[in-house]
Amino acid sequence: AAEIDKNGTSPEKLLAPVLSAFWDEPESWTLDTYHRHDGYEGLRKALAMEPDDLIAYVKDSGLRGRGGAGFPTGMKWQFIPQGDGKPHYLVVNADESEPGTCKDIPLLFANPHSLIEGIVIACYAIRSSHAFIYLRGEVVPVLRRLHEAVREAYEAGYLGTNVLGSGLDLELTVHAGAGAYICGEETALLDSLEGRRGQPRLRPPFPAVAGLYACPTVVNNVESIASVPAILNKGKDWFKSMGSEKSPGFTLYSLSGHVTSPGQYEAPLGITLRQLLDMSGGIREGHRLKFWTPGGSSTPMFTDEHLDVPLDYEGVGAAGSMLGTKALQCFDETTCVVRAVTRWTEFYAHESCGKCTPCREGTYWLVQLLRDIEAGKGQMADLDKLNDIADNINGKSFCALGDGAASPIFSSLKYFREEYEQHITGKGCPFDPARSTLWA
Ligand code: L3W
Ligand code: SF4
Repeated sequence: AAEIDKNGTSPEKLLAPVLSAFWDEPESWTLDTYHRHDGYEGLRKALAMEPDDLIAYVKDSGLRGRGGAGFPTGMKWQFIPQGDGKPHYLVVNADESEPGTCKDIPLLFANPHSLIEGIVIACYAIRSSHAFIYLRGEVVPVLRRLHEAVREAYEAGYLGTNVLGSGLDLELTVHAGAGAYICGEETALLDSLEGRRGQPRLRPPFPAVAGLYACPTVVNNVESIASVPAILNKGKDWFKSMGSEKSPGFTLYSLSGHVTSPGQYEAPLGITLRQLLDMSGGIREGHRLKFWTPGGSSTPMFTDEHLDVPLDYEGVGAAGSMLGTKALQCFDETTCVVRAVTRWTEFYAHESCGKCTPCREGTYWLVQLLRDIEAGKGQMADLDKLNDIADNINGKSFCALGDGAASPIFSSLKYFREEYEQHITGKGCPFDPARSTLWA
């Protein structure tokens, strides 16, 4: 991890890293290391509170979900009905698959106990005695490390019966997914966890009412839950002193593409891409930024005009995109925008679960048109067709994957229509593929 805590262009916006504070230490993932960094102190403070007060505390901290939608975490916990006689579940979404997103898996690899501690706190708050981590199955080394951390936590009394003498009994199950992007959608994830093919369910009812095994369930992203121990340990006012008013706190950004130093950067919400690039070495030498995504390929792309947009939910939203997973993919002037969008759309067509017609059929036809245009076989009328198909997917699909697939089509046509036209009039890609390192 690269932490931005020094020599910043705007020091008041920066902070000492929290989630990634000791990722570089040897054996950062062990319980011993975690204990040396105040590990499980937040849990002790949480267990001294009443569960409802704990939920109110997390709600007051302003923590918002780090998985893409930014939904207030404490409010989600509050939705869980109490005294209903049903089991309650916490499910951690660790199926990180959004293109460009690479922060939950590194967090789990380097510091799994921050997640486990957050899980125990959340389960105490929502009165759950069984939690699940749904991990992206491809990352076998992370799975092994997570299993080992869970074993350590059981042995130390943070999991199991009567956690730290509090009366809380808690089982934690780690489940490896089978590599489908759609299983990151919370209800498809629940179906998959129940042993069925992962396809989204109709919402409402939301998981908070009828989730895993039709019982009240909180589904939270890894980073959201891993942020909770520090909030308890250092206080909600400390947390609120960072970031912006409606998007407080610190977060992990994944910086990738044509940058000098790709990686995970921890900084407050509300920082700008310009600041992040200034402090991390910028775009690769001799090149300039052409376009970028604020939150993975599902979020409308930005250009160099948007370098000063505050990276929080309000700032990015006002500028016409979404903060999403904070996956900042940067592309320089050597990148063919048509090729990039074709590649993303191929991904969505491949990952479409097939449940609803607009996404299943629409993503297929988008790919056909884009491939033709990229190969110099397109016609001007294809640009309106692209827009029309995307329009018939957006807001008309069963889940957010459809909207995500439409996003790069709309935004690339908005900012780079001329480049599409050049492919058509020039009967081929105006970019020399040999110059593009990313799409070789
Ligand atoms: C109870 C209500 N619960 C909403 C809950 C809901 C969910 C959360 C947010 O999509 C976005 C998507 C991707 N009662 C509720 C309620 N909830 N109303 O709040 O819900 P929602 O529908 O706003 O979003 P979502 O379906 O969770 C997430 C975008 O994130 N994304 C991709 C993410 C990919 C990853 C990854 O790879 N790790 O996270 C990127 O931008 O497009 O728009 O829990 O149940 N009345
Ligand atoms: Fe499946 Fe796509 Fe429809 Fe979502 S939008 S339910 S991924 S077909």
